[in-house]
Amino acid sequence: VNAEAPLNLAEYEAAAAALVPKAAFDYVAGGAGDEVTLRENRAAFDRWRVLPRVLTGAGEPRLATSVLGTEASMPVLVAPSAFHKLVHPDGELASAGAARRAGIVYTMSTAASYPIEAVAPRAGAWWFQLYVYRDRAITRELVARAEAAGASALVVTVDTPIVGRREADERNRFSLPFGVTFANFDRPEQREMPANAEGSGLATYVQFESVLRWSDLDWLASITRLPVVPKGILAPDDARLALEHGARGIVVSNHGGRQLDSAVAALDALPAIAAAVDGRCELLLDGGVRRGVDVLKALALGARAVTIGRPIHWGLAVGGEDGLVRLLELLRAEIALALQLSGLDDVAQVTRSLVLPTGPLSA
Ligand code: FNR
Ligand code: LAC
Repeated sequence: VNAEAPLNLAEYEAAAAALVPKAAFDYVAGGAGDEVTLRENRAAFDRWRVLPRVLTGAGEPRLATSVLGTEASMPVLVAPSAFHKLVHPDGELASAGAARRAGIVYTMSTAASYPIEAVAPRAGAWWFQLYVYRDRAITRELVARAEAAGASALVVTVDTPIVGRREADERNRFSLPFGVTFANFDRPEQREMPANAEGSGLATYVQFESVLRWSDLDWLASITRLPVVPKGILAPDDARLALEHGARGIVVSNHGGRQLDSAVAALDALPAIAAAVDGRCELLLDGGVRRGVDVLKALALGARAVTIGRPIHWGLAVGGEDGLVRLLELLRAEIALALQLSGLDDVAQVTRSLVLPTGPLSA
């Protein structure tokens, strides 16, 4: 692999693996349990084929769209992910800057390794991802800070009442290296990850609310003026409930296979959720998006846009802010290519008829 110029996201991953310390790389790469869901997130994309149309007159493609009313240069967002400093000293300052330069929405994690107030000025449009802390005063404070710093949506992660069992992290006794913290907090209990001789330090960071209810979503909607977007929904009935409890968008996700192993692949959950929601809110999809054509498949099956998690760490690891900009531009070029070769010249033209399950066409 030529680390100067990876040709695709998989080559960025390989380049990152050679640059990042093993425990940090394993934390980013890993999934829960046997990693069935981690693999399925990818495999689900490969079960769909594209039916291109020809002679449509499609020219230079237009990728611009909007997500929850925010303009975006393409239907891709930065997924919230923890501790960008694990892979590059500029951490979230660099990832937020790259998202701004690429013209896409940045989602800032509660578990960022630079604080909200330092990262926000680097981003363009950005959303805040909230972990509900057991201590509701801490939770309120995070929401207030995100609002004050200019977040335009509140993504509430609902699939992580406790952290999934990631065996690589246990084996590596994963904890945060010197200089990397939950930087949004001052008090050591919230700021530091326990360095646990027994296993994963993250698994023993027991600050998140371990008993989440729909009433908590109502409560959050009542304390913020931002649109509330639950992240981590897979069941169509939960998508319906989310709408009843004030959700303004939904992230269809299994946390990149890091939580419940054997949870359904995110892409496999999408069509049924799209049917349940029936246009009442926008859907985002994450888990396994690695190619431009994956983005088109997700759009065809009902997503407004996708978010990408691990690839953000790969771009940062390879080249900081510039490296991530290059990765995002590679993905953009792939989306444009796939669109034009499909006979379309605007992402808004992607419909369900663009894709079909693998196998012969019906006569
Ligand atoms: C995550 N994810 C995540 N999600 C979240 O809501 N808050 C967080 O702090 C994190 N942290 C985090 C760290 C790392 C290293 C990874 C890889 C992921 C999950 C993330 O938002 C997203 O759901 C998945 O990463 C999507 O899958 P892909 O794109 O990584 O396959
Ligand atoms: C993770 C948590 C922090 O997936 O969301 O590692």
